[in-house]
Amino acid sequence: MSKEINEKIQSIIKQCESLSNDDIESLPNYKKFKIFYSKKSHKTCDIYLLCAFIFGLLAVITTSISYIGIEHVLYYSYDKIFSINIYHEECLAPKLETLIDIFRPTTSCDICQHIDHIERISNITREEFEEKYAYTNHPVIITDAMNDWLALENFNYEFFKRIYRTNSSALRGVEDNCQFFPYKNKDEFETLGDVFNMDFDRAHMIDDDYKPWYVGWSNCDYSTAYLLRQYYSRPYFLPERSESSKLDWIFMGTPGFGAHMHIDNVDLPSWQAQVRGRKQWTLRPAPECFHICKELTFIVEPGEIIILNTNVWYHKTSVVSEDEISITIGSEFD
Ligand SMILES: *[C@@H]1O[C@H](CO)[C@@H](O)[C@H](O)[C@H]1NC(C)=O
Ligand SMILES: *[C@@H]1O[C@H](CO)[C@@H](O)[C@H](O)[C@H]1NC(C)=O
Ligand SMILES: O=C(O)CCC(=O)C(=O)O
Ligand SMILES: [Fe+2]
Repeated sequence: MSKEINEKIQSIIKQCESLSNDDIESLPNYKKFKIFYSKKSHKTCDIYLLCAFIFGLLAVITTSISYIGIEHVLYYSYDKIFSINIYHEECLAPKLETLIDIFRPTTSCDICQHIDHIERISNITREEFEEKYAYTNHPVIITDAMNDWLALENFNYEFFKRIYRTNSSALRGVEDNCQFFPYKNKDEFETLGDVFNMDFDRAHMIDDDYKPWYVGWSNCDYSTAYLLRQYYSRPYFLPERSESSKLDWIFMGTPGFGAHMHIDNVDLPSWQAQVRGRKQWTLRPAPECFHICKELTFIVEPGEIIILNTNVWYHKTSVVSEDEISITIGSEFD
């Protein structure tokens, strides 16, 4: 499934890239984009820097939109920016060639140019972790940080369904204050409550032809966070002064689905613990580094923690376990 989607995206990108500027301007969605951009770049925007600022802001907004889980893949090629809708096979291609190069802060390719696979390490000291990985944008997998976690035996769909039961304050907390990403299921799951109201058979993948689902949410409810922390602990390798996480992020879903390719805008790097199931990650360097850096694809196994700065690496995921849902919990760290 993920391979299919990936191939589809690649083929749409090829098509989009082969369009001439005239073709691009005649795309049905181009007008919408053009209006959107030209409205913002008002004529009084004489000072180049002010325009720069506004467009920079727009780039951030657009990137965040792609994170919200609309099925658009935001794709920056060396001289174009596309937003690709994989379901309608269309490219929205505003001509931002010049702008994008000016306004997206360039990433130093140092972060990726010597990385050709993901390292797996264990028994690392805080000092070594801090020096080599914590703030270097160097992704890594730690294999021995969840040994004593009760989450390993306890986290499953029913566990979270009990926590987020109908009318519970935990559910209300998420629905009112926290973020919820339904990804490809946005037509059927409006809130986290809908996820826990699905058919038992579908949730537990009883039939071979169950409909896949994948969601993520942040837990910003204090007492639920406290409860969840009875089941996991702060990874031992995180720098001492790093705050115990503010927000837990949980991602859960069946094989075949995952998060689309995107980049985040959240300031800090994150850790994510693979409590159950297996998940494939694809990390893509920033476009200006395509010529010297490799795209990385690897699988995070249950019991492993991935460390990733999601603000500098484009990333996508796909659950690949045989017959089990994937459940992860994680957080940003400073
Ligand atoms: C872990 O590393 C420390 C020192 O870095 C060493 O003393 C200890 O034996 C190691 N433990 C294991 C299980 O490898
Ligand atoms: C949830 O609350 C509503 C409104 O107070 C009530 O009508 C409903 O029966 C409750 N549902 C459950 C499952 O407790
Ligand atoms: O785990 C996933 O499926 C996506 C995670 C993600 O996008 C993130 O942590 O920034
Ligand atoms: Fe992300």
